[in-house]
Amino acid sequence: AAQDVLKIGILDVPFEKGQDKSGVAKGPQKLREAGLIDKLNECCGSLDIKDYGEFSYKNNCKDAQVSNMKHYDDVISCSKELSDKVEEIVRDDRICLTLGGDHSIGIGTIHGHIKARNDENIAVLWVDAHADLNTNQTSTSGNAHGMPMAFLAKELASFWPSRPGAEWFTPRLSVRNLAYIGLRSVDPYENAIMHNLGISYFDMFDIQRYGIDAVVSAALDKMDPHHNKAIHVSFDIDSLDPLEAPSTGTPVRGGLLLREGIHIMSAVYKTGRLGAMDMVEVNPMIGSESDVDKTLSAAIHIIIAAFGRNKREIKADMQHILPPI
Ligand code: Z70
Ligand code: MN
Ligand code: MN
Ligand code: MN
Repeated sequence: AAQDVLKIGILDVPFEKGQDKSGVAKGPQKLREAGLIDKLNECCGSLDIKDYGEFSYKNNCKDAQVSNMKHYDDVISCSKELSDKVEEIVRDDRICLTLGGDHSIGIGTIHGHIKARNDENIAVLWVDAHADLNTNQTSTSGNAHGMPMAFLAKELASFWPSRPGAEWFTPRLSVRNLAYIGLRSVDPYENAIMHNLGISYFDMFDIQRYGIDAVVSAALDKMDPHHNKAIHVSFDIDSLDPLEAPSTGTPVRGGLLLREGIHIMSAVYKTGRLGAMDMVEVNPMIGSESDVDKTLSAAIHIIIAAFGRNKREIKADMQHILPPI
């Protein structure tokens, strides 16, 4: 059957102050150099891709601080402008593909997505080795990329001190509309929060036991029981096993196979409700050249699965394929 044109907006967010290693800001440029946009056009049928280019922000709250949250001022300034940008892209009726950058950008992308569609219409699938559910009080690193889910969650709002510079921000995501896949490095307080709030998660044990297909279905059911919300996938490349994606800041062994990452995104594509996707934590300054190539290629495979690789009609002139009669 003929399919509608899929409208996508691509935004580069070269932000790396949510963690300590340099290089993750180079992720977007390297994904493009590795052929991301050509591969989308080749493999995903009729797409209408609007390129929003490289996001930048001004630090308008240089004096703002929160204890034990490094570069709080930059994280807040970036999140504010990023949330406006993502809101604009979603309001343009495009699936917003954000290329990070570290995972602290999830604050801005998810908040922007929620501003465009409202709280009740969004569910978040967080694919990660980590839960990124620390507050500034529970974090042992002070790194903001370990905090975005805690920052966004309504249920955790009262666990934060005042958030100077973030007057524009309201925590609007309920953890009832969140599911994790791929967890295997969860801090003790994060674990306590997950269990106390009854957050849905599917860790590597669940994937091994039930298989990835059952796990994605269960995750989609839990985060959106009526299957009527727009899905925001925040995909941390470190969810994959380091053998598949070595070039990332915090690799954890025993992770997803590439084919499992692809399967997650194919399943989300099939719902027809993908609203936005983040691809984060690809760090092309970590590892050998072949490590970097492998990681970029894995990220591209996962992205093209999200946009219907091999599942959408690709227009081809049959005359060039079939012999003449
Ligand atoms: C740890 C922290 C983290 C990504 C590492 C690690 C968090 N829980 N997230 N790498 N992507 O520092 O809070
Ligand atoms: Mn700073
Ligand atoms: Mn993460
Ligand atoms: Mn991670």
